[in-house]
Amino acid sequence: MELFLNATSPYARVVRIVVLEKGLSHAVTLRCCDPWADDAPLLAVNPVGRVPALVTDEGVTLSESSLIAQYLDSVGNGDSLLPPSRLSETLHLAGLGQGLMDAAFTTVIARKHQGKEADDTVLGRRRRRAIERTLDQLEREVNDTALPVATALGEIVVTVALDYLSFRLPDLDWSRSRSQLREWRDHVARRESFQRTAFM
Ligand SMILES: N[C@@H](CCC(=O)N[C@@H](CS)C(=O)NCC(=O)O)C(=O)O
Repeated sequence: MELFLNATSPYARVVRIVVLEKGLSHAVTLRCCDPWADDAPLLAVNPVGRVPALVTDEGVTLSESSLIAQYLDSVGNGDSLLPPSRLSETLHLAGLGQGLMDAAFTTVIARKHQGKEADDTVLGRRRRRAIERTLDQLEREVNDTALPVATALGEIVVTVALDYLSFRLPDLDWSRSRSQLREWRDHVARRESFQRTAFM
């Protein structure tokens, strides 16, 4: 399989963590590219022009990080990242993480193209409120439960979204008043798959 990615994409990092967690490193060749530069090999497999994109051994291209994760979960080894016994909780957390990631990523792209004034537009303020509300809900949710024993897709997506906030939007200082979420994040991120894919 071939995985088209770039090093700073949070969506691609989710998939890289899944590759490691499912013991698939040997089966996946990483193809680094710049999705913003109309990279020809990427466009040849994914006309949408976004990463991550996974080309399977049968030559089928999969896009969208959550769908790629679902596929790799089914072909890889070890415990399922979508455990049937807690599927709704896992998808709930993955959805919150994906929404947080989308709001953060769109903020970064808007700043890049329109300057920091983008934060003060109607859409910019809306994104910021979505980020703050989602972080507050996550803080409440992790406060009400024990630290996770296993790492499923929900934990992966939320932790990558939090790391992306620290990496690209440090001015938001998400952990300042959210100590439970910080502890939860540190607990999940101790795994080797997170260490090996850290943003830098
Ligand atoms: N919903 C998609 C989002 C993927 C995405 O937005 N990727 C960015 C990089 S972080 C990209 O390739 N952007 C290029 C573009 O939008 O043209 C997923 O979950 O995979």
